[in-house]
This record gives sequence, C-alpha cells and structure tokens, in this order.
Amino acid sequence: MTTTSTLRRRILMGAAAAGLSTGALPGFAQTKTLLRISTPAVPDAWHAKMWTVFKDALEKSAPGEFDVQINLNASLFKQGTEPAAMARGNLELTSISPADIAKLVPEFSVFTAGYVIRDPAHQQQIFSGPIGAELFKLVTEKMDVTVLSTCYLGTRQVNLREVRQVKTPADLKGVKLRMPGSKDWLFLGNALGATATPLAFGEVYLGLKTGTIDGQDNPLPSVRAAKFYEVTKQIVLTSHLVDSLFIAIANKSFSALSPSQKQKVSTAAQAAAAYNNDNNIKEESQLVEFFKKEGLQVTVPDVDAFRKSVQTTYLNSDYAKVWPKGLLERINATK
Ligand code: KDO
Repeated sequence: MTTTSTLRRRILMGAAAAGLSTGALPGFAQTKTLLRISTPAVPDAWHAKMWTVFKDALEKSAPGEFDVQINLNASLFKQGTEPAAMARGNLELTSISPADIAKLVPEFSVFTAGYVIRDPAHQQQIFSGPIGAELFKLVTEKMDVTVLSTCYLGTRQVNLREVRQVKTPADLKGVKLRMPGSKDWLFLGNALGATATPLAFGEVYLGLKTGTIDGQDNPLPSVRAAKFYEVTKQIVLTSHLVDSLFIAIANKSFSALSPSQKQKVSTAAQAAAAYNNDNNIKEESQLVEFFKKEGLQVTVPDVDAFRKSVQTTYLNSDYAKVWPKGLLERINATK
C-alpha cells in the first residue's frame, strides 16, 4: 500500500532528481516551522488557554506555516527547566518567570522581590517602557531568548491548609510554605516570615492534601484553576507579589523566521498576553466571593507590616547589591 508520506517522498525525490527546488513545488505543503511550547500551567489557567489564542492567531495570519504544539502540566519539560531546553534546541517557546530569568540575569531579581510592582498597570508600564527594553536586552544576550510579551499571572496571596490568625510576618513563623523550587522564590517565602519549602507546582495539590506542606502562595486565578481551594481553608490577602510571566522564543528559532513571520509570531504573542491579562484581572476581582462560597476564610492581614518587613529584608540582602543603581527608584517612579 502506498501511504501519503511514501507518495510525497517519491514525488520529492523525483523533483530533486529533476533539479527542482523541492520548497518551490506548487501545490505541495511546505515543511511547517515547529513551535513547541512547554508550561507547567494547568489546562484551566488563563496562561494555559492563552497558548490556544497564540496558535489560532498564527493559523489565521500564517495559514499552514507553523506547527504549534502546546504541552501543558509540565508534560514536556519540568517547571523551571524550559530555558535550558530552549538553549539545547529542544523547545521553541515558553512563558518564563522573573525567578527563572534571575538565575542567569541577576539584575532581573528586582522583580522577584515582594512589594516592588504595584499593580498590573504598573507592570505593563515597566515592561513596555525603557526599563523593560534595557532588561530584555540583557535577557536576549545572556539567555539567548527573545521576550515577546508580558503576561500578568496575578497577585500572589498566601493560601493555608488550616485557619490561622495572620496579621504580620511573625504570625507565619514555622509555617511550611511551599514555594517554587529556586533560591529567589525561597527567599521570598522566608521574607514573608514563613519557612519556605521547595516543591514543583504539579505536586502542590497533593502536598496540601496530605499535609506535607502547610500552605502555598499563588495568585487567586491559579488557586482556582489548580483547585487548591479544595484542600485549603484560608487565603490571607498579603498581595506580596504582582507576578509576571514573559512569553519568550529561542533566539535560534526566532532568527530563522522571515521578517513577516517574526512580525506574525510577535503579534500572536501580544494577543495571547492580552487575552491572559484581561481574564486574570477580571477573574481576580471576582474570586474572593467564589472562595468564600467554597467555605474558605479570606482574611486581610496588616499589609503595611508585611510590605515594610519584606522590603527591609530585600534591601538588607545581597539581592539589592546586584540591582543596577537607580533601578528601584526608576521602577517606583514609573506611573
Ligand atoms: C508556581 O509554581 O507557584 C507558579 O505560580 C510559578 C510561576 O512562575 C509559574 O511557573 C506558574 O507556577 C505555573 O505556570 C503554573 O501556574
């Protein structure tokens, strides 16, 4: 039996023997450019669904040119290992956290610090302006990836397994707070007053259910999408990190594209981020009610006490020493 691929191979071999350029054969599909995406996001998260927006946008603007493969739940690469996979040429696209960037671009650690970015609008101003341009240039140079757009993951809150009186960082003493597994995240968890414990996102639900951890921190939309509310009893609205994710493409893959394809990929990444941002902002404003209905206690701590303590911890640490002179002031002055 002659399969379609055998037939296609024969035709292409014939064309090659005849000295024709196989890429120019009229009426035959060109090889599609493979764009593999890997993310730890669960399917119901906006920053997972945004990849379908990306794929649909590209199918519309460049029909048949790209083979976009979306891999959720860290099914292709473990959380935090995506930049290394991109460097090895095994992955084309992902969404990178500031903490992942900070591993190779220490200047970026300012965005892993609590209470620096004020809100989603401030975040967009920073990353779409001169500060973003300067830092993304370093990202390109040191990580060999190009940032295409900035996503608002949400504002991180503390989410506890058992109800606890939490007003200030001192009240989190001894709480085993799960944080993603890198030193910048752990520093943040400890700065909040808790005992930070590293764990991959995909293991958090079980950790909360079985009690190997006492709590975790994530934005409300992530708490909803990953169903952490099923295995926790309290959300403390510390609002300690206005969190970002950056849609990034490996430089090798990006530079292999034509100028028009580059434009289309960038536009699709912008559309994906806009979809994610609109939905996360909208949902975040509705979720406190949802969690209360689910039986959780949603409590408001002394946020000023948290802010003061966390900011002082960072400013007295080695982190502040690698932040470029004046950067924090420029971030604060960005309107
Ligand atoms: C998490 O592990 O808590 C985190 O929120 C960190 C983010 O940087 C990002 O990796 C996110 O998980 C995943 O996309 C899952 O939502």
